Amino acid sequence: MITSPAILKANILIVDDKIANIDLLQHMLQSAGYTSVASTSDPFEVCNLHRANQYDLILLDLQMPGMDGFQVMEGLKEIELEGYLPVLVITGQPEHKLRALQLGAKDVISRPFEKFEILARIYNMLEIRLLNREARNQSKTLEQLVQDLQKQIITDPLTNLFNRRFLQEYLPREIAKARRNAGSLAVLMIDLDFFKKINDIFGHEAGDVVLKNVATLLKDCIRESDVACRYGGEEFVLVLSEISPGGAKKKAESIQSAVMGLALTIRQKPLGRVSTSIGVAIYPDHGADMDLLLRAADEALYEAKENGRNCVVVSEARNIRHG
Ligand code: GH3
Ligand code: MG
Ligand code: MG
Repeated sequence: MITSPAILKANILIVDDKIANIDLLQHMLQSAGYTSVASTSDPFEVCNLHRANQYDLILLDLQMPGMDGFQVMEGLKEIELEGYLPVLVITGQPEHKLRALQLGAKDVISRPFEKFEILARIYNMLEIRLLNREARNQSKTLEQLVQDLQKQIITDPLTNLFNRRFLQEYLPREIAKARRNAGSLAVLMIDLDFFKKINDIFGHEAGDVVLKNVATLLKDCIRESDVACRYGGEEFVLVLSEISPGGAKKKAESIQSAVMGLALTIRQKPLGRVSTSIGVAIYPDHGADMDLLLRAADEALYEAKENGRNCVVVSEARNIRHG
């Protein structure tokens, strides 16, 4: 809702080559309570003034030497990108009314005018102008909010990686793409070993530090076109596109060494080395859809845990490498 005080604070410009006309309008507006009324008798100045001050309303004379009101409106159209001209034309030549309206003026008043009529028209025009601006601002805020929410829905708040919900949308799409291109992709399921101990010994906060650092490392280890997700508590899933089984295994092993290389501390106390167990599954070799592929990676991970942890197991091939 636009309140009367807001309307009275609106930014108004009077444009007229005759100072007497300006004085009359200015006095009338000020007496009615308007507090921000500027004026110019130079039509060439109007566009620059509007660019600088973003008027809510321009009261525009038509007949002026050098540049008439129609030309001023053409210039204003180039500034007002949404094409809305906040212009009320005041003219002594009623025959120009239609042309002024067709050029985009929101209202036209003939001289001599009736004071209370022009004040009412000005008030109404300003109300629409301010409502319009408020609606535009609200829709911008709403758009931003929707964007933020869309991001939040697919993001893990602790690590800023994608979350499981995103994976469930993304992985089937990537599999379909790989199928179309007769390509391949790898799913790496990465679980931190004995992570619970870190929480137990150093506290939950230390556990969070480890998760955040591992997440950053994972993101840095993969190509920009690949995706890293936090799948569950201390479990991550990487989706690596267009990669051979050999390449995926190598990547898993290099991630394992990189995580092991992290020297993390909390309040200057070293947290000790973190080892990982990684299960690798390849599309199409180990699963034709998301569920089968994730299950294959999970089984490979389980086997890595069974084999004493700190190792990579590739589904089916079961090539075990102890770190
Ligand atoms: P394993 O080698 O078999 O994987 O043992 P583990 O201790 O890593 O696995 P387990 O599943 O027994 O424990 C996982 C722990 O991860 C338990 C849970 O409290 C902790 N955890 C899950 N989410 C978070 C989190 O957001 N922050 C912290 N600090 N800990 C978490
Ligand atoms: Mg674990
Ligand atoms: Mg786990």
